[in-house]
Amino acid sequence: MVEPAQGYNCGMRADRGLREAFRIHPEVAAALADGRPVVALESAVVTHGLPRPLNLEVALAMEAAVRSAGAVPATVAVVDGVVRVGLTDEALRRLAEAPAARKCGRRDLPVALAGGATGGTTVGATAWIAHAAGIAVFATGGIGGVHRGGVFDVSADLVDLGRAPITVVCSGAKSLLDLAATLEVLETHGVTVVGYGTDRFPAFYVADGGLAAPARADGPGDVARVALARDGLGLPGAVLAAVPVPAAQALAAGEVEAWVDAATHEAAAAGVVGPAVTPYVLGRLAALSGGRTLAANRALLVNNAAVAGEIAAAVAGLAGRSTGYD
Ligand code: PSU
Ligand code: MN
Repeated sequence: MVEPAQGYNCGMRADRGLREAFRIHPEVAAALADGRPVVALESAVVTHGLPRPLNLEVALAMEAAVRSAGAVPATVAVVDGVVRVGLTDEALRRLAEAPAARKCGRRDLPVALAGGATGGTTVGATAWIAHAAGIAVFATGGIGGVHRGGVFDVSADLVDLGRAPITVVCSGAKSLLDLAATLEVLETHGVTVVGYGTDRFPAFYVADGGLAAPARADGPGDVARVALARDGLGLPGAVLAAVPVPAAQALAAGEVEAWVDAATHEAAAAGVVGPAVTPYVLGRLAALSGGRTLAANRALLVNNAAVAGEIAAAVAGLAGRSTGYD
């Protein structure tokens, strides 16, 4: 890993301060400079969302899926107190095996950087970093949201997505959340939500979360046109493309509901609160389902990475044409 060349413009929106604060992988920097497609990937799913060694295997599979779609992957993480945009395989392995990696939301970044910490970045933190670096598309599994059960716990992802004009490819919100409330808060913050090839809002392991998607997009070109229209208006929020989990690994709503009920009650009984809730419940769901939630999680993450690569290619194509010189 070398640092970007002095004076290198790592993206049209990245200012001088951020160029100094981030370390952008040279392959990512070169792609951004050429206007070639790049897809950012989050890393809290690596440090906190999946068990070892599946976490590293899935992270590498997501990067490979982005490449197969013709884009350059840029996994975002905090490594030894530095925000990295694009990791070497070795850095990714160290992150996946780090004994005390932090879960870094946007609010955690200053403390992590000041303390020289290593951690995975959440959806909200990754969206902000990726946009600041000049990256247009980002893939994840499920965004955070409004938690159930009367406890006041609303993921910062929802607020952050209202402030990052990027395209986020996900499979809706995690099944352990209150989906209706999550969609409401996304609306409050001006996040543009489209079902990808579906009229329904997906619920992570479940293809149909039981609610209508606010809008629909069919294919990468559709999403790219929505994102460009957003940019043309200068709107500050994300476009969220919600892609259903691949059918072969999709789980039925009823069975997931029973596991989620059990897992959230166990979390409450164990006194788990705050940022620890999501990782705890995901771990319990894996155990209660005999690993079936992990298979679904893997399938949707890799599929979303591939879709994000296709959308990034479509965005790069449209952005190229909009100069009027072709
Ligand atoms: N999606 C997954 N697994 C995860 C997460 C998302 O498939 O582990 C992580 C993301 O990084 C997301 C975070 O931003 O969980 C949300 O955490 P919280 O609910 O504490 O905001
Ligand atoms: Mn929370």
